[in-house]
Amino acid sequence: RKPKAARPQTASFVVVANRLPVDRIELPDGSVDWRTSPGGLVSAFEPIMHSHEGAWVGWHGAPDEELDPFNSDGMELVPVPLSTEEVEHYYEGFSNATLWPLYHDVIAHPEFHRDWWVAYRTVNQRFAERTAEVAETDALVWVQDYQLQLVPQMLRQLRPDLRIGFFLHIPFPPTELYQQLPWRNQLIEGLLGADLVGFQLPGGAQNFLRLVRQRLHYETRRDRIQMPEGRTVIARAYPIAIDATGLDQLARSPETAERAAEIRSDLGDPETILLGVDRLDYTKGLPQRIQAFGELIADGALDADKAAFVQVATPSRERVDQYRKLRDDIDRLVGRINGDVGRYGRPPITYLHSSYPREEMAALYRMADVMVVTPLRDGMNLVAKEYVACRAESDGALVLSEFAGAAKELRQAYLVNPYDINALKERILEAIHDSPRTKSRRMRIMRRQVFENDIEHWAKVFLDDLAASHRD
Ligand code: ADQ
Repeated sequence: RKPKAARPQTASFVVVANRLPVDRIELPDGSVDWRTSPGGLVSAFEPIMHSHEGAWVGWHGAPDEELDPFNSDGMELVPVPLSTEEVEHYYEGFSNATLWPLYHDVIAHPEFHRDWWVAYRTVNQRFAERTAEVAETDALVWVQDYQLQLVPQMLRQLRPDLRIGFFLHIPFPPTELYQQLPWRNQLIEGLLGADLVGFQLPGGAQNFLRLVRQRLHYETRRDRIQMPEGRTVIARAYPIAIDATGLDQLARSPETAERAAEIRSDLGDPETILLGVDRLDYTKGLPQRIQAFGELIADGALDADKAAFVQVATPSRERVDQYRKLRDDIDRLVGRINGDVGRYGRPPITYLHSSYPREEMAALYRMADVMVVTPLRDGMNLVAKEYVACRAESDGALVLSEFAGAAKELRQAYLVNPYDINALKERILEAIHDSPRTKSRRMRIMRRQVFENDIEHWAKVFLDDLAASHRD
């Protein structure tokens, strides 16, 4: 019999997320080690983690394996095990084939399966129990995202002393769509276990408040919900941000400049380089943007010798059917356009299905004259903000979908409805041909936005509000 996992050290600040912020790597001598996966959340939480002796509760990424808590980079990491079947039902199923499409305007058809729901509940309960073991008395607990919406309520039942915050990284849909969900009431009750529920946009918070009134008949006043047991829950928007200063420094470095020039030259030094960077996801509007660029070349509005499009796409959720199909669709579309309008050694679209380190991302952003971000629906979209942070010279242009949360903040982008291919083509041309002065004015305003509201500020505002939320 396997011994029960060792008791972790307790912490006064606990982050709970589906994944731990580390990836397992194999060293040359065959031993394994953990490397912190770079990301905005980790860098935002790092100072708080250290000053509060913080712990992070999450799955470590491999199924059917129980690991003891371990320390990495000064963070106490508390692994939650998942079985192969749970990965299928809770993660790939309920999280990514039910909730993800439902919360993104049903761009893809959400599937409802009762056994997926059972697994979601079971896994959320396990996360709540593990967190209850780790959190000190009166600790602050911050639960992340759609995979764990039942955790706030489950955790409150186990540990009423805790202050519980929840942040949803994806959109919260209009009530008309949300009502399709067979387990709609349970999920709302799950979230209401928190003291503070954060959304990317005010619209998401309003959708949630409306749903609480409609379905549960609880009273709300502005952003406060009066719970029957006397507690108050706050639902409010906290648009997520990036580590702008860190990225700016990286983008300015001579190494990045050199690498950017090298990529440009590898592409044949075209006059204009357009760039797309995404997780390969059907919400990101890749086909629309590739189609628009292909038509601009075919129409003769852009010259294939002068303009190049680079699309890098991180592999994502490859075991979910809709993602496999998307990958095939993109392969076919890129192949067709390059086949139709390409020349020897000069495919108009360079498509890379791969993930890159931060340094390479900074070089890509620095290299690109026009960044094309066209999601059909997106909670925020960090790529748009990252591009802006990397434009130290205040040049370049951002074409941005109206349906990304970021469009509410980056008003100076070339905003577009990505379903409207003609409009998208026009916006891309405008972004290419506008005067340097116009572009620079737009970029400077966006840079101010991105630098004034960085990720550290974001985390601080949320945690201050959580600490101040009253519980009786
Ligand atoms: P995502 O849907 O993953 O995030 P996004 O916000 O754009 O979308 O973040 C993607 C991140 O992955 C960026 O930091 C980007 O640099 C990185 N990335 C993308 N392609 C890459 C590649 N090929 N190689 C390396 N890195 C790559 C979810 C929500 C968003 C919300 C964020 C944060 O869907 O709406 O903005 O969470 O809350």
